[in-house]
Amino acid sequence: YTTAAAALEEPIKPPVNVKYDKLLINGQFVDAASGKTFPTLDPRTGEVITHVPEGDAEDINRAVSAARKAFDEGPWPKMTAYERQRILLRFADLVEKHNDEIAALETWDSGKLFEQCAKIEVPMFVRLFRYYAGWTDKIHGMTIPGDGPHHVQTLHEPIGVCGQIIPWNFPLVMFAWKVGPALACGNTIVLKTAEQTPLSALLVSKLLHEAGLPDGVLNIVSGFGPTAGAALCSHMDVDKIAFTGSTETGKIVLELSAKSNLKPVTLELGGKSPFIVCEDADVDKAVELAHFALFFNQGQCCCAGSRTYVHEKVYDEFLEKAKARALQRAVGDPFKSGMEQGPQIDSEQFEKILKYIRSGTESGATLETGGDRLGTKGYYVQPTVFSNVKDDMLIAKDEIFGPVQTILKFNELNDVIKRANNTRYGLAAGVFTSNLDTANTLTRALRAGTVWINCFDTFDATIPFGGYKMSGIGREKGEYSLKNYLQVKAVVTALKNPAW
Ligand code: TXE
Repeated sequence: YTTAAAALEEPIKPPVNVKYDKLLINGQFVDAASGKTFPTLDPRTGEVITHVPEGDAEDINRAVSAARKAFDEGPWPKMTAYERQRILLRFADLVEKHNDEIAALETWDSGKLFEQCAKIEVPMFVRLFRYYAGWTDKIHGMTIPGDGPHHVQTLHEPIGVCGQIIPWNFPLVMFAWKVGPALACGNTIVLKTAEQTPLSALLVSKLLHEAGLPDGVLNIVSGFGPTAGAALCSHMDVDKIAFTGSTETGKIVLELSAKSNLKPVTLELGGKSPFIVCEDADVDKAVELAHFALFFNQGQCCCAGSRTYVHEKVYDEFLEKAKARALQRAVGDPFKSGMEQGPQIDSEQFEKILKYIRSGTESGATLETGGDRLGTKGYYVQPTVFSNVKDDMLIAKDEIFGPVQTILKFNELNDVIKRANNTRYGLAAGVFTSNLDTANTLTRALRAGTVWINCFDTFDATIPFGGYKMSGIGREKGEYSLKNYLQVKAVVTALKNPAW
């Protein structure tokens, strides 16, 4: 890691102010009913950025009432699809115009690299909203040949009030994955932001109202999971829940939803994705891609390539180069240009990562580089590489969610298939090979919602994303995402003159 720890002691002043730090209910920025607030922190220092309202069940009730009224009385679900499309397109233009301001706020609140936010995530957000704007007037039902003298058709209707709960690792992108399809289909929303990153959603929601979104269609509640989040899942007047977060919390979300009104739930949960480097690999390229697959976004990606399986023929060369690459990684203030890694999100995640690193050493893996915090302020972790990792070690089984690469050796394709699939997760997999048969075999054999061949983390708006097994239920993005937000109504009309 190329940054000296001392360089982290003087954080750069964020080039942005916090303009909105309340709940957004029925188009108004308001305090929590209880008057309580909680701080949101700068991960570079642990210092307070601002305080936001601590929404709880009472605020969820207020937000759901507003969303219900906006759904039942309109105008949103009753507007023409073209009008809804124009609002979403205007919104995308406004976000594009405020690109750097939004990116800077996101960096300040989450510790993500400013360059990554400004050049990848905000543009991706814009692209997602343009993509979903395109869908509004292309949501078609069917006509169906029935058995009797009937005209049979289906109407695809919005599902109603959608509860959405998002995490802190991609606050804006997760907002777009959830709000985009829900609005395109004509739903109304109550969205709970993650307690670590409440700010960017408020700024973009203000722009969405400027673009013409009617009051009450999108409501934002900041607050904690067991209070605000649980109240949303248990609410009898919420028609659907979409959640992204840990597998453990996903189970609670599903249970609360079932126990209340049996609302349908989509879940995007944790992962422990294999990244398989085959014997024919160009080692330099494989090292770079495997490095990116794990270390991108401080390792805080649900689909991170966090089990790096390397064929024994190239293992030694790969290991040496992977270690050298991690040592070169530029860690530092995320506002500083040229950085590759900023701080982890908060003290809890920081401690969790350091604990897994200790467990790796204790269980007999070889610590090749890293292994400790960087600096004395904030939540920076040294890029860490373990070799000699065995499948049954905790660092090879659990989601670490940090900059810790675990490298495992394999010698045979069938063996690596079995080992790659031997996990409770099934979110993604990466394969690095130039052999078409190997690529085809692995693509079909791996039990994961996404298989990236000779690439990783390709996240176009059009490509569906979701998990097998305990990585989730349902798909987001692409055409597949729409069905989460639509009801199908079959309409059967008796024909007076069956001959026609
Ligand atoms: O997750 P939680 P946390 C994984 C990652 C990380 C671990 C814990 O391994 O280390 O989860 O992170 C809300 N009812 N991922 O604690 O608890 C919470 O307020 C309803 C993977 O942050 O799942 C937040 O808005 N909601 C992941 C959201 O759930 C509840 C991204 C996520 O928090 C709730 C983040 C409850 N009882 C973490 N409890 C991914 N799939 O990308 C919490 N929440």
